[in-house]
Amino acid sequence: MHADFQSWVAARQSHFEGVLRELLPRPDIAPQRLHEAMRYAVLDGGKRVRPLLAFAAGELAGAEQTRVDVAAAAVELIHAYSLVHDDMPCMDDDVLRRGKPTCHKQYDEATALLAGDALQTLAFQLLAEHRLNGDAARQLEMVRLLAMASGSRGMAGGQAIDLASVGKSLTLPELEFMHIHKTGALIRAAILLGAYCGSRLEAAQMDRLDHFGKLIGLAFQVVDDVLDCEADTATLGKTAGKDADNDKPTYVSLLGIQGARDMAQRLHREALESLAEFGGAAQRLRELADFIVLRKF
Ligand code: GRG
Repeated sequence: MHADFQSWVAARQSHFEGVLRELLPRPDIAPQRLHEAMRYAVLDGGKRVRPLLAFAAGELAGAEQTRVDVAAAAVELIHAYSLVHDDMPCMDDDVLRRGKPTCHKQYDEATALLAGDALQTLAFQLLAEHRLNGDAARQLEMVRLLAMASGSRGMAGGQAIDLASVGKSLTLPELEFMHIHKTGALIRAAILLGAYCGSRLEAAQMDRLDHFGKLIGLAFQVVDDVLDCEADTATLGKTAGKDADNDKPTYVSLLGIQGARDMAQRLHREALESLAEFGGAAQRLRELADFIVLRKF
């Protein structure tokens, strides 16, 4: 990682931690245990890839930082809720997340369920109560975009397909369809929401950003599958080897490790091509694409 990019990431991550601390309900306000669990699930952990993508897209569109902070927080709250629910016994049944006990292990299942629910609704509350765009209709479009990305035709739908595919063999297009929804939709939304906070881009430019998001979201998942096989639990901060243990179809089970790596490289290349027209303004997005594909955790 280039030193300038590294320090940008570190500065954004630390700034964003403060933003989240402020936006989450205080732990001393009733119901304390629920608020504590929400903060436990969100704070002090995670790579913050989606917020970083929102920041980079916001920079490209000349957005005010305070606006992108809120949009990025909304996306991260949805992501955190999805991890809390995914880790529960009715889904992936895991005990470790972000190097800590999962939310239902630290608290209890009912609290984890409610914490996830409340994080999800808080995300939409934030989008509704902060001024994120001078044009109210465009801000409403942002709310719709996040709802679509999170719901049955986005992340939750992808998760449903994932749960139904355990023990089955999927074709490559079927696997791709699942991941474009489960992982890709929110990554795509992060980029578009960041851009929405800035000055209006042409429709064709938004399409290019969306295409970039689609490709890099898929690359993120392909790399995730490779890491699940190759990295250890301590490095990942979550249980390694879960996919094979759960008999889940993955890019590695379909293409082999080298095939999956080649696919990630191809997606990476195509993602960068879709940014060509933006020139230097998309430099942070390019660096994030590199990070997503080259990451080791
Ligand atoms: C419960 C509706 C619902 C959806 C769950 C995101 C998800 C859908 C499940 C998580 C399981 C998983 C391992 C998905 C694959 C890729 C992924 C989203 C990994 C976790 O995201 P990172 O690596 O996590 O960005 P951090 O902790 O860094 O934020």
